[in-house]
Amino acid sequence: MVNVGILGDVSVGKTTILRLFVKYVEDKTLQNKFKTGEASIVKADFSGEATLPSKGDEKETKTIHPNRVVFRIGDKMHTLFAPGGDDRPLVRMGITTVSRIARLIVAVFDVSRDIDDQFEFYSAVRFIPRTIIVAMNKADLLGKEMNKKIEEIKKRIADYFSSKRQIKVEGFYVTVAESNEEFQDQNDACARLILDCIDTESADKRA
Ligand SMILES: Nc1nc2c(ncn2[C@@H]2O[C@H](COP(=O)(O)OP(=O)(O)OP(=O)(O)O)[C@@H](O)[C@H]2O)c(=O)[nH]1
Ligand SMILES: [Mg+2]
Repeated sequence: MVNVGILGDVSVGKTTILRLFVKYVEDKTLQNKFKTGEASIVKADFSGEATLPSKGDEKETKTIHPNRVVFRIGDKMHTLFAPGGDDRPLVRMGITTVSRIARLIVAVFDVSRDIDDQFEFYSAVRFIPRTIIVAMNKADLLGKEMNKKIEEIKKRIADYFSSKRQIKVEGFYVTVAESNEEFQDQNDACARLILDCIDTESADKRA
């Protein structure tokens, strides 16, 4: 059983990554493309999603209580938690809880927004496990020179975690969490990063 926490600043796409993963399992993309063998969703709980009165261009739903997805691959069960990224106290409670129970953390960034602003989120998370992986999400919004921008962002993120938190990023993934035919590889990366998290954990246990 592996607990994976998907963390990141508000609206970076944590819930969308989780929903895409559920879709991949349900429509068997995971089983067919990634050759995982039998896989199924045991429980998908998105009841912590709330529609808030929107202020201008703000999006309309926010995660208040952590989303939770329990899935099974073969005879192993795993749980994914995605708390909200807002700084209201109730949401922060979810972040604290998830950061404590997760063995592995996926740190999600919105590459279309200022990256430095998004580091603020982590300064309020006291406990971060030793293994983290990074999803550079919304890559579809980068436009021209995507690869060059990605390389710059990657460096900034690696520097932040190593200098401020003494944490090594084990892997970087360029993701698009909204289903998009033009960005199939980046859609697939959302599922691949979750599978890699689970593999990392199994490898740790063998070591
Ligand atoms: N273009 C684009 N939009 C995305 C992508 N991922 C998420 N979004 C959009 O970004 C908005 C926020 O997505 P959420 O998944 O709710 O973000 P979140 O990180 O869970 O937000 P909180 O839990 O409230 O912190 C939604 O409107 C999504 O449709 C992406 O890869 N590309
Ligand atoms: Mg969310």
